[in-house]
Amino acid sequence: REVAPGAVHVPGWLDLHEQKDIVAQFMCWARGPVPIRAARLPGGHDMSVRTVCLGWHWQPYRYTREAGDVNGVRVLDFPDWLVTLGQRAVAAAFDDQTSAAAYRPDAALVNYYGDTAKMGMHQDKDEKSDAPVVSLSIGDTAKFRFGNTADRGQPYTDLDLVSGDLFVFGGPSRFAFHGVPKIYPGTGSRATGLASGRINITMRVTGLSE
Ligand code: MD5
Ligand code: FE
Repeated sequence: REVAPGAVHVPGWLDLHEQKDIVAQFMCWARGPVPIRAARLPGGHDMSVRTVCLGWHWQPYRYTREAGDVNGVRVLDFPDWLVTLGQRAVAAAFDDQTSAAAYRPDAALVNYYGDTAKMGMHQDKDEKSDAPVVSLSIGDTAKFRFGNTADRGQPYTDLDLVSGDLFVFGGPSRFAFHGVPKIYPGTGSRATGLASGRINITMRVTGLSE
C-alpha cells in the first residue's frame, strides 16, 4: 500500500454505489456553471485531459474563484459530502484520525481522460499548503507514474490505477513528480454509469482565502 513515504495506494476503496454516485455528479459538474474544458498551457497548447473544478478554479498555474479562461463565472462550491469523503480517505490511508478530522480540502480538480489523453510529469505546487492530495479513480484503468521530488526523470514507479482506487499523496510525497502516461481504453465497467474514459477527482487544500 505505501508506494513511498506518505504515498498510499488503497485499491478498490470506493464501492460500486459510491462510484455510480460520483459519475452522476460528474455529469452535472461537467455541464456548468463552468463547463468542463481542456486547460490551455502557457505555451499555447491545450491539455488532452479535460478538467472541471469545484471550490476554486485552476488554470495553469493559479487558483481563482472565477473561470477567467472559460466564461468568467464562479465555480461551484466544494460540497460538504466531498469534504467528508476526503476525511475518510485520509483516515483510510494514514491511520491518524486526528489529521484526518482536521483535513479540509477546498478545491477539487475533476479530470476526464478520453482514450488517448495523458498527463505529463509535473509537480502540484500551486497550493500554499502541504496538506495531502486525495485522488480517486473511476472508469478505465490508468498507468500512473509516481516519480521523485527532484526532476521528471528516473527513479519512478509505474502502477495501474483501477476504478475505485484511492491514492493519497502526503508528507514527503506531496511534491513528487507524477503523470499519467496512458489510459487502457475499454477496461472500465459500464456498471459505474461511465460509458468510456476515466474520471479522476483530486482534492486539495489551496491554503488560499477570499
Ligand atoms: C490524475 N491528477 O490521475 C492525477 C491524480 C493532477 C493530477 O496529477 O494534477 O490533476 S492526482 C496525483 C498527485 C497529486 C499530488 C501529488 C502527487 C500526485 N504526487 O506526489 O505524486 O488525473
Ligand atoms: Fe498532479
